[in-house]
Amino acid sequence: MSRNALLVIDVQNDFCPGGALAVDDGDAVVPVINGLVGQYEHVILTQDWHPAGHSSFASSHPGRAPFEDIEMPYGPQRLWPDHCVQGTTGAAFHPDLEWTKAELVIRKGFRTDIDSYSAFFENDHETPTGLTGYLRERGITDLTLVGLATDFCVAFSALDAVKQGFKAEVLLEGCRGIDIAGSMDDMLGRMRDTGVVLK
Ligand code: VGL
Ligand code: ZN
Repeated sequence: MSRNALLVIDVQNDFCPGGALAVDDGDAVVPVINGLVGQYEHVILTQDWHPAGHSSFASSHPGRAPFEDIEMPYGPQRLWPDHCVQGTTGAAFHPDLEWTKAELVIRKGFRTDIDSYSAFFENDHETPTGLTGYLRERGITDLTLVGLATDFCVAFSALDAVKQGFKAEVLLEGCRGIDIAGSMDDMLGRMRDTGVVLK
């Protein structure tokens, strides 16, 4: 059995052109990822999955605008436009994404009071999603990450993967970023410093 898995982060309509939190050129990752799926025995997807009125939505904080920062009990939190609301088309995977082979879909961000960028931990960096246990039980040790957005959910997932003792590589051709306030350079640097292999 292969010890490698392809971890596909948040390739959902709301992060693609026309979506509520569109990443520039976000849909360009779809053909790249579809080309990779056949090369991995294990494919795991994440899906950003917020209840309406989620605390990461600017609309939940009167007087606040998207992309501002607020202080939450667990630390600073960036505010976003409403996106990836559970059950909506915006939360669905991009229609061309080859997802049928996926063995697991990890949904995250489903608790109203806390956001979750990483596939492993929510933004308090201590509430687990269960992914570590799943990978350990299945003997998966090496992860290749692709998806959206490079500087948020992909980066935090890759950093946590290394912290949890997995080997992590990010294939940048299969990723696109949001890049606000230098977040792209910042997170690429943090990934490099932590031992994430950037390809
Ligand atoms: C993401 C912002 C808010 C992501 C999710 O998938 O990178 N970014 N929710
Ligand atoms: Zn989100």
